[in-house]
Amino acid sequence: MINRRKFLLKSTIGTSGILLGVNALGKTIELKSASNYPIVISTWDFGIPANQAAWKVLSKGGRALDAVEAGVRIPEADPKNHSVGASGYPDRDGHVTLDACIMDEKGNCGGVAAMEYIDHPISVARMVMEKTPHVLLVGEGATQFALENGFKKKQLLNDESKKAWQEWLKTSKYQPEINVENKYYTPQKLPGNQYNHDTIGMLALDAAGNISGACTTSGMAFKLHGRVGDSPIIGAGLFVDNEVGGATSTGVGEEVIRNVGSFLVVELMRQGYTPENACKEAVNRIIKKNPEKAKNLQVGFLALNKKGEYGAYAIQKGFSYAVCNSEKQDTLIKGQSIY
Ligand code: SD4
Repeated sequence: MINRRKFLLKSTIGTSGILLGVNALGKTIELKSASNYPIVISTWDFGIPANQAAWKVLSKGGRALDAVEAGVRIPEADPKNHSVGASGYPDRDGHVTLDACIMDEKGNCGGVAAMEYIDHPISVARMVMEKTPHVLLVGEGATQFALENGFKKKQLLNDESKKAWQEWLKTSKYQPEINVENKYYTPQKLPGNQYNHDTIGMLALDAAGNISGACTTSGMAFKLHGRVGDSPIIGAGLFVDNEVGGATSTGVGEEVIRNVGSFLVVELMRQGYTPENACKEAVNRIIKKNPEKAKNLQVGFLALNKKGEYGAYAIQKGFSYAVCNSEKQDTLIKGQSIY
């Protein structure tokens, strides 16, 4: 008979991150997947510093909801980040309008959309969730709510963003570029309208095994005034279900909304799909509806299940995501892609 010591010696981490062991019959079995959390994952390269802020909460046994809020506030406050938060590129008319939403393990959620003059939309989204009977506040109403709740009014359009917008006005051509996101960390490519879309979506599983998520963006650069993307829409840019896991998205929000992308990913995981395969299927649904159009646009999904397994898939190459857990706080992973 195999004794416990021998049993543990034979254990190994499987490719999906699950701890595997070999039972007395020589069969590989899952040992204790619960060891995969706490964990936090988020979209793109700037997910690394964001995850590290979330980790400060998670590593002390804090709640996933507090972790994701603290995490995404980092890119929201970064003056070099022109696609999330205060320094985001403006819309066609020069207004910086921000979108964000947040969702906790109980299914509570809140969001703000097309909100002006307030620099941390994710924290306003959380207040909508916790202090109102509503889920989504938009435009002037969202700003008014924020001001009534202690946020300060600020002019968000900074010099770099203004310069990029004025440059863009010369042609006024609205054309999102695939994967310009990755140029963020090669500042010589900035400014200009090179870097025109990018969102942080973050999912965290805390020590208690509860999941929460947050998503925040300034949306597509030089969009029509009043345009709202997927990021503040529960089910599109973000969805979590504490029985299953969570998902978030980045890329051209209109396509994500049309397919209720994040909800779809979570429902596929409920049916037994791995996080990566669920993201792949969601991406394929978008492609299937309009294959020609899909060749020229980017959408990426990121997912985390309740066991702490994660994965991502995008239409185009170049999507990256950051993973942070007790072993490593600065891992960047290349997402798989169809093209
Ligand atoms: C939007 N999904 O507003 C956001 C933008 C984005 O990578 O994620 N870009 O449509």
